Amino acid sequence: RRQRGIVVFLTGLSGSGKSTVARGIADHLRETGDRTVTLLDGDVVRRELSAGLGFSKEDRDLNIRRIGWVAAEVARHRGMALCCPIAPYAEARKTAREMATLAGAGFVLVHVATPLEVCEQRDRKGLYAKARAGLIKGMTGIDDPYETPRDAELTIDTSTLSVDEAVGTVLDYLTETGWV
Ligand code: GGZ
Repeated sequence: RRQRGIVVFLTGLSGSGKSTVARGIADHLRETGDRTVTLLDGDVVRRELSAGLGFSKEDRDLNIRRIGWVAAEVARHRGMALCCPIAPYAEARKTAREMATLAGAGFVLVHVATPLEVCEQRDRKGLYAKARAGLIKGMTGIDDPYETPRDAELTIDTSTLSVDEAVGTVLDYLTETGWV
């Protein structure tokens, strides 16, 4: 019998390394041909699936619900969906987990727990500086919440692990648990 589908859901602050790690996982699995992988990358999702949504709690919850639904459909058909939104609210993450479960798929929550100070130092888009200066409101970790997951299958920190090591940690977990 063919393997069940799986949703791998990376959550963490802006700049924590979610997208980079997700891309690393996808590249590896595409090379080895172990599984077909659908990467629901943050930027692409915000442009294509959630165009017009902002960063209020309502909009973030709707964004996560859409991602969770698409991921569950991919996994229903025995694919692997890799998602990497901030997903700051525990309840929305739980909904994504439930949608995957209802689709008969697995769900692996990976907390990319890179400390805020490190994310802020990286500040690739200058958003943290703007938030500190009061130029933008509702930046996650500054003046908007991030609810630390208590149900993560895996926690990684890209300030203590290289990208390759972080990717390897997730791939090892997926191998040990039989998902790849
Ligand atoms: C957090 C924001 C915000 C605010 C714009 N708060 O580093 P980035 O730029 O590329 O990743 C962040 C991205 C977050 O979108 P998500 O869809 O992942 O968020 S959520 O799961 O909460 O729906 C950041 C940028 O959008 N960005 N404004 N206020 N991140």
